[in-house]
Amino acid sequence: MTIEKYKIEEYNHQLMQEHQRKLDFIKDEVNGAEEILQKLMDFQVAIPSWALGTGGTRFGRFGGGGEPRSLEEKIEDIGLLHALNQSSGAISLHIPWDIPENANNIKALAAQNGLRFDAMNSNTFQDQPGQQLSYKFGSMQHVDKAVRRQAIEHNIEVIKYGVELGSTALTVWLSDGSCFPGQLHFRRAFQNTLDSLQQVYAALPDNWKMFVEYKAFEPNFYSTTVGDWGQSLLYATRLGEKAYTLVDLGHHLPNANIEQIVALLLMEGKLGGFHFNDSKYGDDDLTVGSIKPYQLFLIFNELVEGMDARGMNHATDLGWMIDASHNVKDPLEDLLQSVEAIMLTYAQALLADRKMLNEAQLQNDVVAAQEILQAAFRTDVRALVAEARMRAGGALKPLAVYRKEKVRENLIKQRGLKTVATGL
Ligand code: PSV
Ligand code: MN
Ligand code: MN
Repeated sequence: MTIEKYKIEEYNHQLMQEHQRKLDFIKDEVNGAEEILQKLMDFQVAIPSWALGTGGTRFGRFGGGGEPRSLEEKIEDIGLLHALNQSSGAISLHIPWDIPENANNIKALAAQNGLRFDAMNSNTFQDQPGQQLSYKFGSMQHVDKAVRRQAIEHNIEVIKYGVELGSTALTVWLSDGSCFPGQLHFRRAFQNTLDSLQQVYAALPDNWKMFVEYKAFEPNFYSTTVGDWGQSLLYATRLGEKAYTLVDLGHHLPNANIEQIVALLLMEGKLGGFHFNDSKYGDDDLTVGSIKPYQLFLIFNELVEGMDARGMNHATDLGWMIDASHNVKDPLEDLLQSVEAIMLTYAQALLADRKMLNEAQLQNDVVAAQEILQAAFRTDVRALVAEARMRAGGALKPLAVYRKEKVRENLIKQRGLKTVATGL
């Protein structure tokens, strides 16, 4: 299904008066509104192919119906999101869940939907049907060289698919680690992993980046071989200039100061990309901004400050992606909410008075520093984000259009009620 442009315009038209009133107010309130609007229009967040179906937990899964049954349908779903918000112009694939049978056709379909291919994700955390050796005791860290070889070859195959589609990055997330003390020789596991990553790195095309994603725990519950940003940075540094650390917000131990991690990785030129989500307990993969919006703001504040300090382009110099999915919402509605939360927070970070903040910091004026940040965080920027979306051709209220157009009902009619998207 598609949502025609004129439909979106009709809905926008109905809301125009109220929108204009709110926009005039905020434009009056903030400095450089036009510049912020342009930055918002440029900013795109990739959607992971595995978030389009209802996520499950290990206790069960409650499918919502109309889920995409193929890569083509996943692309169509993201096309719908992008038509509504004009900020989801990229898809991130996971191999082997999304093997493109015919890369040219897939590329053409993505282009029709205004999408490009963001980072490719490899998968050595599951055994696949017909696979020769098991990853039960790890992949790139494995004591058996043949298992390591299999994992390396899989990653090289993922790069090949990515090249065919025009992607320029590989994200490696390893579940490697151990479940009990004594199970693993830590240094050997590190060395084996580094050696395996080096062999994958050697197969990277010149214009590609490799993102090394860390995660504190799960599925291993005693140690993880790429367990935190220190370890990821160590691998990325040893690998070379095309390797970077990838920060997934849910992959930290509770209360970690993620904004500080981001600031230092940026300083070192080693921040590669982001997986946005939110969490209360662990890697909960909840809707972005649903639990700790102030933390998200503080992270964006460091991103904007650090990227500006290094002369980086906000829109293109980092890999931005959502990594969220769960059990109880319509996945497409959830993704609209996540993208909206990201845009709102980015806008708030853009309007923080950085000059005043710097002065307050140099004067040790703790109260002023807090006031400056919270003034930005407490600004209602919804009209700015909506305006940017409308100027780009999207809807003032994407979620409302999604519901009024009965998108899910139509997808269920087309695809059926009992559908299972490939992925987790
Ligand atoms: C692991 O928890 C992770 O965050 C990695 O990014 C994976 O690729 C993704 O989830 C999907 O399993
Ligand atoms: Mn992730
Ligand atoms: Mn995760």
